[in-house]
Amino acid sequence: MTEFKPRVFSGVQPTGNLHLGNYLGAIVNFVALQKTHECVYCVVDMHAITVWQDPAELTGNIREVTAAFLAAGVDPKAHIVFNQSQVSVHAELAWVFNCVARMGWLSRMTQFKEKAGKDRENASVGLFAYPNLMAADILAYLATHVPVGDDQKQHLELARDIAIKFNNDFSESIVANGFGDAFFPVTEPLITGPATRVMSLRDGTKKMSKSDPSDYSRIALADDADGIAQKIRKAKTDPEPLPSEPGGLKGRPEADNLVGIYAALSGRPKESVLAEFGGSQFSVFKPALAELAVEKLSPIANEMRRLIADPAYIDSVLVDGADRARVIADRTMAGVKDVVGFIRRK
Ligand code: AQP
Repeated sequence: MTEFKPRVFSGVQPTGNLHLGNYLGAIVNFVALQKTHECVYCVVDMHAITVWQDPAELTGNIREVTAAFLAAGVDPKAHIVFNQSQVSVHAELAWVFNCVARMGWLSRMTQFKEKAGKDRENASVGLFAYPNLMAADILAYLATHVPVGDDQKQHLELARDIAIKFNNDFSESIVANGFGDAFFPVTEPLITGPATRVMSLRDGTKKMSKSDPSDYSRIALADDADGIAQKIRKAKTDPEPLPSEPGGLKGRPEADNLVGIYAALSGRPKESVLAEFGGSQFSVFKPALAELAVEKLSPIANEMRRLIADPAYIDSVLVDGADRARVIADRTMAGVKDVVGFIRRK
């Protein structure tokens, strides 16, 4: 069996309104994995344009996501931080994967169905082919592990299917070109950490998302202390006091979500949070949650503001990261060209 060096890859879209779900579901894990893995973290700007983005806002949002990575504790010197469009292999490899993935596979993607909605005829081709680009993002770095929130599970399964099909379709050529019995690793999703699916503050059955029209549905990473406290105060709840054990949260999605957020931010299990707050009304729990959220998130928001005020520094981090990312991705793409049978300068 071909042995692949352990490497982490993950990305976040610069589509504005970066929120607590992105932080707890993904970025917290990005930071933790730096201790044990070589990591590549990407601001996936080419994914963002699968739906319309105002150009000036997109530029600002790329810097905002980069600032969030750094403010949360990603080290751009020890690891790689860059924006996708600076490394052309992402697009090049995605084309090869457009020819490996099957229409039927992509037609089953629930995110496309949700985002295209009823007006499917008018959705961009890029929105449909999005998971192939995501597979290219990961596999350009031969990444073995991908930390993501729960909503990305289906796309990661597709990336695994693409790797397996490529390895099978080209098996003879892979061996003939000296790559052993597999060219691409079959990537493991890492859907772990304190909160793999943070829900909307307005509706506990919907995930917290950047595109929700209500600002009150999410805590933005850029929110100031007053904004955080106000959103938690206005969060939807039910009239019952909190239960003393997690079993009592069944059928109470909003209560479950707020307790989950408290647990994630405090690094404690839900059991321990409920042992403390069981029997309390939300009038007691919400201020405690607001205080904790401000304590944990305000330093990140402040550091993000400081970094965003220096765009030249952020851009230099991205250029440096892209230069280092390109070395790995170019090597992969050269191998793909040989395996597929393309002619290239050697
Ligand atoms: N609510 C969430 N809970 C936990 N994790 C989440 N993620 C997103 N929402 C939640 C994770 O954050 C990472 C970056 O997400 P993304 O920006 O690349 O894509 P997304 O899933 O489309 O993000 P949004 O915020 O939900 O945007 P819209 O509204 O455009 O759909 C991913 O690892 C994701 O799992």
